[in-house]
Amino acid sequence: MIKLYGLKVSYFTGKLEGYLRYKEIPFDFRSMSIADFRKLIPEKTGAMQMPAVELDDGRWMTDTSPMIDWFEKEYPAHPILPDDPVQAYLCRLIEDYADEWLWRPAMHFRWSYPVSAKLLARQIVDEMARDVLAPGWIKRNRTEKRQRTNFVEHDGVTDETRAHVEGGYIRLLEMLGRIFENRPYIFGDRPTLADIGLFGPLFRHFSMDPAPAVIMRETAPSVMEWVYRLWNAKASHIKGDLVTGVPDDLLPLIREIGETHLPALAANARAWTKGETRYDVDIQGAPYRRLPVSHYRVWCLEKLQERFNALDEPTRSAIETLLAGQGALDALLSVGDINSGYDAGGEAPFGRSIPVFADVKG
Ligand SMILES: N[C@@H](CCC(=O)N[C@@H](CS)C(=O)NCC(=O)O)C(=O)O
Repeated sequence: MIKLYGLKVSYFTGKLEGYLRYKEIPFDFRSMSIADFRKLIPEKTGAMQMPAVELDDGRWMTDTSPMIDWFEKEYPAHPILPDDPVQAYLCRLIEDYADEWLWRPAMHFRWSYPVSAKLLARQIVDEMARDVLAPGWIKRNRTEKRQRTNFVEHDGVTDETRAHVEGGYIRLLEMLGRIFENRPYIFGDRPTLADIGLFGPLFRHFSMDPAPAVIMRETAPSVMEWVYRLWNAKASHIKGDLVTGVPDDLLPLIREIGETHLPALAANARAWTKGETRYDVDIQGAPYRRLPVSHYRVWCLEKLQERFNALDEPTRSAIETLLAGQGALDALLSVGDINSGYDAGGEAPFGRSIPVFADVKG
C-alpha cells in the first residue's frame, strides 16, 4: 500500500487525502515528524514540503498537482478531469488559484489570530515534534513564530493589505455559496479537479481553523456542507453528470482569478526573469510589497500557458473569449513564452522537486 507522509492539519496533505479518498485509492497515512520533514523527505524528493508519497517499489513523489496527474493515469476509473476541454482547462486554472493564491489568506487566518495560532501550534507540535527534546511551550512558540514570519509577514500581509487578504476569502465564500445553491460540486453532480484544488485551503484551513471556520459556518453553510460532502464522497457511489458548458455562476470566480492570481503570477515571473528575489504588485488596488519571488510559481504560469497553447483551435478560441470576457486573458499571456527551466525533463512528481518558497528554513 502506498505510504502518505503529511500532517492532519496540512493544506496540501488534505488536498491529496481528499483526492485519494474520493478515488478510493487505499493509503497508509504516516504523520511526518520534524526529522522526516528536515531530512528524509528532502533527501528523497528534493523539497522540504508535505505531503510526500512513498510507493511500494521504493520510488518517492511530491507535489500534489503532478502527483494527482500521475494517479489519474494509474487509476483511470472515474476521472476527475472533465471530457469537455474548456471545463478541463478551467479546472487547471482553479486548482492553481486554490494552491497558490489562497495560500496567503489561509496562512493569515491561521497565524494572525491567536485563537487559531495557539491551537494550531499545539496540534502541529503534538503531531510532529513529540521526539524533540525541549519544553512544549518553547516548541509551540517557535512553530508559531516560524509560520507567522515566513508565511504572513514575509508574504506581504501588512496593515495596507490585510483587509484585502481577508476580503478575498469573504468573496470566495459568496461566490462558492452561489454555486452550491445550484449544484453539489463546481461542475455538476460529481467532483472534478476544481473541487479537489479548492479542497486544499477550504478543508484543513478555512473549515477547520477557528477564525475562518466561524465565518464559513455563519455566512456560507452550503460551502461547509460541500467541504464535508467531498470528504465523504466515493467515486464508485456517485453516478452524477457534469453540466454542459460553463455556468454563469462560475464567471465571478474566473474574474476574481483574473484580477488576483494571474497578475500576481505574471509579476512573479517577470521579477524572476530579471533575477530579482522580491517584487511589488498592486492587486485590486491593494499594495503588496516585497513579495518573495517563487521559482516554483514561474513554472505554474509556464504550465498554464503551455496547456493553453496545446489546445486545439476551437477550444483555445472558446477559452480566449471566456477569459477575455472576465478580464482574465491578458494576465495569463502578458509575460511572453516562459521557460522556468524547472522540470524540463517532465519527471515531476518524481525527480528533484522545489518548494514554493526557497528561503524558508526548517
Ligand atoms: N506544490 C506543493 C506545495 C506543498 C506545500 O507547500 N506544503 C506545505 C504544507 S501544507 C509545506 O510543506 N510547506 C513548507 C514549509 O512549511 O516550510 C504541493 O502541491 O504539494
